[in-house]
Amino acid sequence: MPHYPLPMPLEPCLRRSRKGLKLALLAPLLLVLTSCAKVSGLGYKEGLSSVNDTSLPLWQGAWITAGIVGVFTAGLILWAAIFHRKKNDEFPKQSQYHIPIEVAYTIIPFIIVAVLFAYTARDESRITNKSSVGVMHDITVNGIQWSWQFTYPEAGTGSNATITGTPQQRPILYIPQGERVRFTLTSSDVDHGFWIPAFMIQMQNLPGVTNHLEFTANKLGDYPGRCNILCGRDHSLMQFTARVVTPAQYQDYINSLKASQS
Ligand SMILES: [Cu+2]
Repeated sequence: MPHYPLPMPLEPCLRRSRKGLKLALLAPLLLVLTSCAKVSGLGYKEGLSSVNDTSLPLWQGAWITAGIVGVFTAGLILWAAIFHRKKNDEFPKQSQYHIPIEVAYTIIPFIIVAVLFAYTARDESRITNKSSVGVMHDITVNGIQWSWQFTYPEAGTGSNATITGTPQQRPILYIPQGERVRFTLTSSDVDHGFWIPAFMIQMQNLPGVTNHLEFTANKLGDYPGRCNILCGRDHSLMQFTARVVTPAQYQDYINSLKASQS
């Protein structure tokens, strides 16, 4: 088969485009690296709860890692696609049994997964760590098909200490600002997931199992809460509002529950 060399004027043009391509590949990488110091919350806010402080750097770090790997991989694909196109009918050099390359692409993903795992395990144990000191309030969160029951033991042992929501009447979970709360998570029927996205917390409510989670909500306001385990027909309606109030307002709420005792 005839071989058609590139026309001469194309050579300098290709050299220039190589330079341009290198710059184009490096630019996003540099952008990611240089923006580390002021990287956004990527959908989450800093300081809303004691958990955000631990989870946010993990969340950002995972995205930065994914960004670097993604840019590097895209660069390799483009490099192969642009500079190693078929030039003639010669059968290309085969390298399918190149042991160092095969070892490298087995070990590199393993290292990436090991690093992500190590940071995740470290932060998860920090988040689920139950300190016997500093807990000022207890609240029990029970999952039911398809809503939530919030029990405030400070309001006594009567039924008035429990608020039961319905899919139509979403319950409100009162949380005192700046005071550590120990949540006890249970379920009356099937698996549910107690989830307040803004606080970067989620933990499962499992029948027959009692889970605990402690955190401090730091900023006043209403935050949407949801169930994040598919638990049946009206799973999507299993919503609640996490309302962070001042400690005085929280005490007023507890008092109102006590007063409602019949
Ligand atoms: Cu559920």
